[in-house]
Amino acid sequence: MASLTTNKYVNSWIDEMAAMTQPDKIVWIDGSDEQTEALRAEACSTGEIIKLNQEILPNCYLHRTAVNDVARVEGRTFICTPTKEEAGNINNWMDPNEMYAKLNALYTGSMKGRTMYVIPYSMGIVGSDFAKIGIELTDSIYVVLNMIIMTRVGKNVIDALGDSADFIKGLHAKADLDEENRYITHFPQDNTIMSVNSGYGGNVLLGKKCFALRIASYLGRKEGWMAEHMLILGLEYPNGEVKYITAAFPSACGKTNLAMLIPPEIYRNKGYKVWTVGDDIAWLRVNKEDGRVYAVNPENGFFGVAPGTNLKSNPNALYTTMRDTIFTNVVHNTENNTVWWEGLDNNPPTPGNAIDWKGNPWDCTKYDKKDKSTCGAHPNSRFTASAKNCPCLSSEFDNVKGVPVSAIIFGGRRAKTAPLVYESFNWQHGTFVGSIMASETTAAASGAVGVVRRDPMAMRPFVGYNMGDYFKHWLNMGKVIPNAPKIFHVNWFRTDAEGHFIWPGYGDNMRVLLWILARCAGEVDAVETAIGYVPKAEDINIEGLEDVTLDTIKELLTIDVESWKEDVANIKEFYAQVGDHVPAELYEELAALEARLG
Ligand code: GTP
Ligand code: SPV
Ligand code: MN
Repeated sequence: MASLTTNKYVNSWIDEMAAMTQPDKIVWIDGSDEQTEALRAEACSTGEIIKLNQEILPNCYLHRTAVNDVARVEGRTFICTPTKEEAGNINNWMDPNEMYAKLNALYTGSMKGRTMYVIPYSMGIVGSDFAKIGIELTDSIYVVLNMIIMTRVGKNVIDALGDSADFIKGLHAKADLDEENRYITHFPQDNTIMSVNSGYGGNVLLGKKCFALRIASYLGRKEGWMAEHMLILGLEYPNGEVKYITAAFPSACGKTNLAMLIPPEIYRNKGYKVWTVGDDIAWLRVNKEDGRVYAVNPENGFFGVAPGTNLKSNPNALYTTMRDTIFTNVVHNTENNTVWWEGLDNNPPTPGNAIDWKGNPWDCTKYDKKDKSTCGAHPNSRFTASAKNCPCLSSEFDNVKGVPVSAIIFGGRRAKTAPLVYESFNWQHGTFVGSIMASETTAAASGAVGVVRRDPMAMRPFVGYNMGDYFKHWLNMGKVIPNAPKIFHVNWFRTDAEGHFIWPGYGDNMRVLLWILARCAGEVDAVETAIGYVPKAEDINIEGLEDVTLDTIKELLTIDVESWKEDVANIKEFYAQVGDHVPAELYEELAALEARLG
């Protein structure tokens, strides 16, 4: 098939990649409905995807990945900068030449008998100041169909690129899906991403974590902006005013849920609303006119966690997935040709009518919450859904300027230590708060205490360069933002002695967002503590909450000095691991925290 462009950089790179991978043919993806429909039909004919009940789930499909290929592989993800120091200690590193040689052997002839699809895509609105262009070459129709939902794909992208060399090159080959030779690699200096031997989401939809976070974070540092693992939401007040918040939580810690929040009844009745701008990635820039930070969501869809999504927890997400969606690794209900996952409802498909995520008959009566192997849907099963189908999509989703950010929130899963919410003293302290973020692994089966893993800014797996330099970049950005957003930390996951979540979470998180925005507007006082400003308990509205009293809020806001001292020791170890690029300012903040704890 003829190239869609005369761009010599694009064409010579494709020629080079095709010479290596040796596909039978090359097909350009133009974004047209006819082509997309033909690809769906082809993937259905080979069993790569299954067409679901078109009356109940119009335009929806099911896909199952290989059993050994169900999540991102951090251990096999590499940042290949010329020196190890540039990648830092938190990333896996390999010398670029060594990695290229290794990959060359794996890619050579890998597309024989297959088609290479060329996907021109834009992260961000095509042609806008924020946007960046990528081209992904892949031998997977599943990847093509997902990219068409998750990014802006088509001929207009390649036209916008013109004859420029300013695009991110991405090569993906399924090869043999061999775990031992699976590599997700980034060459920031070459604007290049190479992924081989996987067919799973974050490893192969190269616009997402690989480009919009790892490569983009590297570019952002060079060009003076930020790429972050953040949701973006707009909170509308009864008078129609909308304020925007971004929030960074680690993977599967509640970004999609918060971004699509439905306010509690008492607020809904008054006219409060929440609008979704993004659920996973934010690109942030300083606006020269008003000196504020503006955020855009570079994606065009949601690659969301399916299990636990239901009409109560996240109705907006559920509605979004009712059309034009690709489900990956969920249960297939063969009785009515629909899908199911744990936590959708209490009516799993009955034995004889259910195929599990591995493609085997599934018996829901054998399901045991404590034994993951009895799940019908994989715990990391996902939906790929179009932003356009989200009932609460913000009217600013397509605003090329982005939305002005009033508050930045960090958060993780902490059974103890972190209070429900606290505010940093200033940008430098807020950067420190982000840098010490942590999330607990819940070892429920053995009853062991959760293991704290440091996940700075929820970016541990996604910073495309040295983590210490990333901290420095945060500090530097603070110096060039005249009207910086305030920085907060939240924790929805504090537990009682029996391990139950104390805070109801989900829609009720709105109550905390309102305190945060009141602080930004200077409308409410706070209590100064060793770790930052904490709300007065009575300033968190508990009207309409059943099991939450003023004492519950007090408990959620307590700061246990002993566990914070333990945390300080752990932070020191983590900073030492990040190494000598950790900025002196953060060590000063750490010392100051230690002193305040006494
Ligand atoms: P990625 O897409 O992996 O980056 O994740 P995410 O941050 O978007 O996570 P998501 O919103 O899908 O949340 C995943 C898990 O967190 C689910 O099991 C939810 O049920 C749970 N969760 C989300 N919000 C809350 C909350 O407020 N309280 C509690 N207790 N659990 C929550
Ligand atoms: C995450 O793991 O943070 C995700 C899913 O958002 S993936 O795209 O697979 O990285
Ligand atoms: Mn994510």
